[in-house]
Amino acid sequence: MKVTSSEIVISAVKPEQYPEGDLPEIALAGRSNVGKSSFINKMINRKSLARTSSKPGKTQTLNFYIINEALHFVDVPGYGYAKVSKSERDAWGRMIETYLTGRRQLAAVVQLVDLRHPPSKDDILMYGFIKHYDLPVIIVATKADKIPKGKWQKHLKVIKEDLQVEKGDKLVLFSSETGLGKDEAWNEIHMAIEAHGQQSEA
Ligand SMILES: Nc1nc2c(ncn2[C@@H]2O[C@H](COP(=O)(O)OP(=O)(O)OP(=O)(O)O)[C@@H](O)[C@H]2O)c(=O)[nH]1
Ligand SMILES: [Mg+2]
Repeated sequence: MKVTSSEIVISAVKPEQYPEGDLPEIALAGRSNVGKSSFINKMINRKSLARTSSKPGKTQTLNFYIINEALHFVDVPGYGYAKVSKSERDAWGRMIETYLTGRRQLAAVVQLVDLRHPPSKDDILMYGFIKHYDLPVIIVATKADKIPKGKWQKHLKVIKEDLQVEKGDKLVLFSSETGLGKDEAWNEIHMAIEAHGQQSEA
């Protein structure tokens, strides 16, 4: 997709703050530091619209970005960041759950996992949560540039097996460094938005 405009709409922590209207939304979920914000930037050809950091825990709010006046990317705070208190973790859980389970416009969740490592316990829980609520999911295995090409398939297989990825769920190999998988990811996003639109009409 040719992205001609992208900007932040709002950083939200509760539903009253979510943008109005009914643009389809794509939410980014994944472990802290996995590369969610970098994924957004790569997809929209912006260096740093979504704030990234080598320190985990950069994204703390639900950040809504509007792309081509046609869809929202929602950057969701990462999970599995050790340096947060239990009460902060609980608040995080409620914020994510409220959004993911209550947002009519949500067309798909892009769940990012790190291609280099087997999925974490939290990755497995997140995938289970997405499946439990029957949300369309696109799994993106990122940081592929950090693994030699010859090992990609082996690592993808571990991810598929450990998450118990269901038949029909897409798994996209990605790199925010090289742009690998960008077209495929856009393609999956478009298909998810299309399917969501048809469902909403029915
Ligand atoms: N080599 C490589 N580095 C990446 C890739 N994606 C992200 N990174 C790096 O990983 C670090 C974390 O990236 P972010 O995009 O900030 O991660 P995040 O998931 O948004 O993290 P939180 O906001 O803390 O949840 C940064 O230093 C990025 O430059 C990738 O595909 N390849
Ligand atoms: Mg982030």
